Amino acid sequence: MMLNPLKLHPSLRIQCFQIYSTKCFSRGLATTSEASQLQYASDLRFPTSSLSCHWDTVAPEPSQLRHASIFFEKQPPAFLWSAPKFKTMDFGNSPEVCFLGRSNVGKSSILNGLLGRKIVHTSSKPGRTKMMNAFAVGGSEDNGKNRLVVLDMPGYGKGGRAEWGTQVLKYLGKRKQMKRAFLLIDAEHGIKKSDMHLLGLFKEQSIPYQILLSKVDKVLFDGKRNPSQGALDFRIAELQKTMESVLEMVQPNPEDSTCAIGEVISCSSEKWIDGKRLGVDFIRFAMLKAAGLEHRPVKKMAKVMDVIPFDQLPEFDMN
Ligand SMILES: Nc1nc2c(ncn2[C@@H]2O[C@H](COP(=O)(O)OP(=O)(O)OP(=O)(O)O)[C@@H](O)[C@H]2O)c(=O)[nH]1
Ligand SMILES: [Mg+2]
Repeated sequence: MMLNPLKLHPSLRIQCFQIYSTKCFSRGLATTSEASQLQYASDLRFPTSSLSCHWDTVAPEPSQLRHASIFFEKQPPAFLWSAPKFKTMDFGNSPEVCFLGRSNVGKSSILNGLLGRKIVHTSSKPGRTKMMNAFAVGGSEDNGKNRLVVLDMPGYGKGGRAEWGTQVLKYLGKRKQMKRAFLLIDAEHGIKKSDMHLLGLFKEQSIPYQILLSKVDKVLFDGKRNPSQGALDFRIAELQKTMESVLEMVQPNPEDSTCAIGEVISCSSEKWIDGKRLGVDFIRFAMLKAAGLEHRPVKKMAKVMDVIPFDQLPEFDMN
């Protein structure tokens, strides 16, 4: 399920984290992303293209991010259905991805950011989302092609209910169209015990999933005020450490095959950088990739040179 081209020792894997530079390394593979320093509010240098890390995947190219953005924005998203139980869900043929996490971690808010409009209910009170809610992106026709269905799930932990968990787990275990679960972890608090239960279940049932670090604005900024460059650099380094600990938790041994997608994306539904909510296009790309709907740039092949048969090679005087 997961590409694991090169196995590195954990200590080397940690060195592969590059959330700040123009080069992003996955295990043994180096990929360049567009220049990632943006002048943010006066002289503040802020990494735009990559507050994410990739250890088993390749960072998307700018053209892929553009395509993802257009896919999500070209048609308004459509609310499909709400279901309290797995058996009352109204399924179609389109590929699906779902958003999971502790209550109040920011699932519904980031979905509004991804879908480009306030279509999902949010609240500062944990336990706001009480049913499994489905939305369509990329078109309303359920022809199985060019349409992605996104599910906002109820949260677990404070304000959550056991029966919600039962139904969500049924969905995860039984639904064939489910291509990837996006598990949100609060960037400020990291992985909690209740998240560990879910991580164990993903592994046990081979459910493909990916971690998103939510509310990174709380880690990087002081509310509405901008930090000094030094403070921002320090906070980015702290965020990097959180990403490292996530990697160690989801895949402590690189030799282990796991259903975790080898990347972590940071996001915020509150902070806008360069006209976009932080991390949104990266998540959109990951959602499309999970469903096989991403843009795959055509790689230009090197020109085929005339091949000279061996017996026609000019003879060299080797003396
Ligand atoms: N600072 C900050 N606050 C956020 C962010 N995302 C969400 N919030 C706030 O966090 C609270 C919870 O957000 P929701 O999106 O409703 O969280 P949820 O995970 O859907 O919660 P449940 O539906 O209860 O499981 C709200 O008060 C949001 O305004 C973010 O990126 N940054
Ligand atoms: Mg919610």
